[in-house]
Formats: sequence, structure tokens, C-alpha cells
Amino acid sequence: EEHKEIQRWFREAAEKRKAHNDTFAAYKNSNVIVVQVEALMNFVIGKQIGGEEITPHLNQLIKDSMYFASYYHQTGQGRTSDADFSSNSSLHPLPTGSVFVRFPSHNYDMLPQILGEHGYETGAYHAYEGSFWNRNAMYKAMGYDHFYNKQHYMMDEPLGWSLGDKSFFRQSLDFMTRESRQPFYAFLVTLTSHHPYQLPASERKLDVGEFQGTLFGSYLESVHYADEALGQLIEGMKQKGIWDHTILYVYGDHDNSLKDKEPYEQFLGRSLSEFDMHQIMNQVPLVIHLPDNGQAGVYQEPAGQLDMAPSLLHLLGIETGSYYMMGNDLFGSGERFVALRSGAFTDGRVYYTPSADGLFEHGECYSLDTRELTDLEQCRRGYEEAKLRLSISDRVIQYNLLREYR
Ligand code: GP9
Repeated sequence: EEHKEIQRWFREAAEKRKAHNDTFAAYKNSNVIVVQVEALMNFVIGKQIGGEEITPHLNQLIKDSMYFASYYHQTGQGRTSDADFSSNSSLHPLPTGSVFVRFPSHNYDMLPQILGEHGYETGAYHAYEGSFWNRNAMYKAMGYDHFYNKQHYMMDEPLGWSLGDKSFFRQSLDFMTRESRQPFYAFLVTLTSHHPYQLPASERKLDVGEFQGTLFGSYLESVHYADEALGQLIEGMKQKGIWDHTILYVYGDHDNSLKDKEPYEQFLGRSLSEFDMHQIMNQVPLVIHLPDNGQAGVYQEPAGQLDMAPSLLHLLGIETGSYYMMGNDLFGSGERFVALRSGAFTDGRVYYTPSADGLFEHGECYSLDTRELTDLEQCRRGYEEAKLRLSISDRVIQYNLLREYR
């Protein structure tokens, strides 16, 4: 019975995702470059400090791109590895630990593997120790043809934990264009904007005024650096002649771990409610640049990391009906539902924040229209749905159910 219920859930999800509209296969055989940016949060997008933009290059990119202004990270304890797992598998991370570390040999429907089967050359790029987060094992299992890690890069810009993002992007682009045939799928994980966000004086180019010398100020500086590096990546893509036939998909992996409300209030110039803080800590930006600047605009509908694999497959014209994926198709017309690992969820109408004990009655239900508390009952159905999704995902991962279902 349990197996039947799980399989039925995925079949229905695939049915809801099904959409043969104009965007299906509209970018067939395009290259895909995904950039997962370390600790990049949504609240900095479009914002200034002392008259200077924090992320001028992303803001510029957004003008010609799809910008998802209500995009949630869905990570748990596995942090960066969770964002990577959820985006590529369209399943939730685990309640404890990291799937990369705990279950790397289990079966999943993974984007690199699927794209490989459709003629793509696939590569993961991250200029740090290959063993961190068990990437050596996991990337192999995910079906990547290549994993470029610290040992492949020249350390010509030592910064923070390892190599600076600017050099990382430059060298990664070289690997992509020299060593991969097209179309390729490239998954890049940046590192410079990692906690505790310390940059040498030569790279601290943003005047953070009153935040000077604080962790929050350092965060803004390091995001500003990461943004400049992204600008160079875009320039590099244009110079290498791949801009016009490459989908660029950029998102933040998780929050910055700075949970104290005060600097956010100071920075945004207004007092913040619990609801506001929940949004700030859980929203990361998603920017999708399509060749020909297609579909550009600001999208307010909720979306999350689990949506990456089905959405990219839609654009490339690969049916997802037979895959065990949970996310929304951002290009389909189906209803949107985003569950966070904590049990929080949104359906675009309400937003539920759970209590520490997980009891429905102890959580809070907000209307997204008013941003105020609303009748708790409005959230009951969504609460049950989020719980069910998380539990199905956990069972698929822990008991390796896809091995049986295939
Ligand atoms: C290290 C990097 C950081 O390889 O991915 O991971 P995090 O500490 O942010 O989870």
C-alpha cells in the first residue's frame, strides 16, 4: 500500500507538471550553465548602500532575464550539498545530515545523468577539496562526465577558503569551452562569499558605511565581490561566443547564517516582523537568462530549488513524466507549492511557519496578500501536503525506492 501511495503521488505530480506550451523544447540543445552562489540571499537584490548597488551585475542581468522574486532555498543540515542535491534531483534533502554523505550510492533521477543520456557532456565545477561533502563519490553517482575540483585549478587568486570566484569562473569557462563538446551542462558551485565573509582590503570595494567592521558588513562586501565575478563570467561567455545558445541559471544556495534581526532592520530602514525575517532568511534569488532574452520579467509566484530539474528539462524538450521528481515546472501552468525542510510551506496564497515541536496548532499561518496572520485553518491542507511530500522524499532516499521502481 505504501509503495502504491508513493508511486501514485509521483504519477499525479508528473501529470500536473505536463505542459506542452510554447516554451516546451524552445531551447532544445542549448548549453546550460548553472551557478550555485554561496550564501547569496534575495534581500540584497536591487538594493543600494551609500548610493551604490550591492549587486550591480545581477541587477543588470535581471533586466534581460526571468527573475523569481519569491524563490526559496529548501536546504537542511546539508547546506550547500542540500541545495545541490535538491536542485539536481528534485527531491527534498534529509531531516538530518546530507544525502551526499549518507546515501550517495542510492538511486535518483538526476539532471546530469538525464542530460548525459540526451547527448550532453556534463561537468561539475568547484575549486575546493573534491572530498568535501563527499562530492567525489556523489558527482560520479550523479552521472557527471567530469568533476573539476581544487586539483584542476591554478591557485592564481587565493581568497578565503580557496580560489577566488573571478579566477574560478575564468578557468571553468576555459575547461568548458576547451574540453567539452556542445551542448554541455555545467554546474558551478562558488565559494568566496562563504562565512565569515572576510576579504583582503584590495577586494573590499563596497563602502558599507555604518556596517564597516561587522559580520553583516563583511557579508555585503563579499556578495559585492561575488556579483562582480558573475559579471566577469557573463562577459567571458560573450567573448567565448556561447552567450546566445546557453541558458544561464543562477541562484543562491542558502542563507548567510546571520540571524540577528537588527542589521537587517538597519539596512532596510524599517522594522521587521517575524514573518519578514522568515522570508528574508529563506528566500534566495533565482535568475534565469534564456538565449534571446526570452520570458524576461519579474515573477512573483513562489518557486524553490526542487524546481530546477523539471524546469530545465521542460526548456530542453525532455519529458519528465517517467521521473520521480517533486518540484514545480516553472514554465508549466500547474499550481505552485513549495515546502521547506522545516515544514514551512507556501502555495502562493498563504505562508505557514512551523513551531519547534512541529504541531500544526502551534504554527502560524500568514496571508501573502496582507502579510498578516490569518485563520490557521487556511493552512491545514498545505501543512498536510508538505508533511506528506517530505515523508515521501525521505522514504525514497533512505530506502532506495527508485532501485525497486525502475
Ligand atoms: C565547500 C562549500 C561550502 O566545498 O561547498 O559548503 P557549506 O559550508 O556552505 O555547506
